[in-house]
Amino acid sequence: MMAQHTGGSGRRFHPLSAPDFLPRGKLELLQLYRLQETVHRAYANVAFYREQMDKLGVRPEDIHSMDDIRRLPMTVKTDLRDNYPFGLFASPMREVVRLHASSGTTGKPTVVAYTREDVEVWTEVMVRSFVSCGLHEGDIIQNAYGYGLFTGGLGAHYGAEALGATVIPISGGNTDRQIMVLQDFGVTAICCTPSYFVHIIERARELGVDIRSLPLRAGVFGAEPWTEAVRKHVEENANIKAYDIYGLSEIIGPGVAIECEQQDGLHLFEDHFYPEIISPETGEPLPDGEEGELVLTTLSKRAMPLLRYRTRDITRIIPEPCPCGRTIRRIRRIGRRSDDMFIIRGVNVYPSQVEAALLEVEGTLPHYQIILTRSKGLDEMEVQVEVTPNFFSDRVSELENLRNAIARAIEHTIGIRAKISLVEPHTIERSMGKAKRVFDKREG
Ligand code: DLL
Repeated sequence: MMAQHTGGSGRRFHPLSAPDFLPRGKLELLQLYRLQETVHRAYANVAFYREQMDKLGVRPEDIHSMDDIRRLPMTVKTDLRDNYPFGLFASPMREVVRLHASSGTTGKPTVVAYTREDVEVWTEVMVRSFVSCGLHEGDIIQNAYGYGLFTGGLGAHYGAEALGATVIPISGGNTDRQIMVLQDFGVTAICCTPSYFVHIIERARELGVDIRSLPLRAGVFGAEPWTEAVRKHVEENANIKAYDIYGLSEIIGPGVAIECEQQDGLHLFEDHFYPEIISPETGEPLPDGEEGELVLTTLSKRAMPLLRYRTRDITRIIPEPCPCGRTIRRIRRIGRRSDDMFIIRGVNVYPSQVEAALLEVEGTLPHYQIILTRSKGLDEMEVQVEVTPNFFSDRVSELENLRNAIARAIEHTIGIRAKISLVEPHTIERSMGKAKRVFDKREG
């Protein structure tokens, strides 16, 4: 059946892409088989899931159809933190070949684990992602996602190598060098966050480099929300096709869903990750096509299976088949979340982390606002903080010291240097209900 599926270029798809085109019936059987295995594995090996399932009176043997998934407990981010670091692992440590962790330099990160088989599945979904963007053996891929505990760098790296492409593991940052490599190494595709690529375009212009004239033809952009306006901007200014890739560390990393050549929704690798859409308020499942919070169940993860993980990402399932021929369903691009997390320069930040950092510094009040802006494609973060009345002196040096102490505390907690503005007591508007902390003025 593989021979029927050719890309726009007439090339045969990579053999690993076969599950993208399975007849629905076969796919659904595979999902059920894998769900049953996953539930058995979680129940047998993870005390947290055993307790949750016992509480709900459901046993692994009770899963007879995919609809029975609704009988299973949901998992939320704090469950990962509460079981820090290894409490949700279903494999003994000797089988765990890799750990990653969520961003944030102090505080408890969320830790995720992979067995050798998990790394193979991750590699497979990344190969399928690249194929979906029209990439193939012979492509030269500049991987500017961060390498390290963040899943972007290594996830894309393994996929690019297994595809048969040449991967340049440049990681993030050092924009001038990125541009030199883009020019000199014959790069045909780049992987990074969309905002970083906007910055690369700006900087190239300043340096007098015309990205439009380079062999670069595709960008695989994700790890943060972006819009059609940004797509148009980068496609026009770099003469490339820009594809949206979605993923999250808890589920595997990048490679949960990706656009195809239609660029109209992201195909979700349903044979490995089972999607549900729920109402973020009530937790009730919503029918296909309705917008709500994406909930994912891993179907093949061994080291850290997650049942009904609440991603907090808002989207909807597109039930209609895609003209590309893939049978795995699509989700709409993710534009917002149901919680207050924001993403700045690829780092996930909760306002509560900023608040915790502020409270460490004497002389501040827990009244603050976070203002996000974008300048030349680079995200900037300003924190406006109220100073206690007795501290609000006009001795400039003391205020300067306070500003530095706050900046250091925030950088220590989230790894990002923010601009700090000290304001007089009672200048930040008090809210009657839920305080609005974050003002996101980054357009696009
Ligand atoms: O950002 C994994 C990744 C790396 C995805 C590289 C794509 C490319 P986390 O750091 O755990 O993992 O952050 C996951 O980022 O829940 C979304 O809120 C957001 N996110 C990721 N991709 C997209 C996207 C990686 N394409 C969180 N559009 C997720 C919108 C995205 N939001």
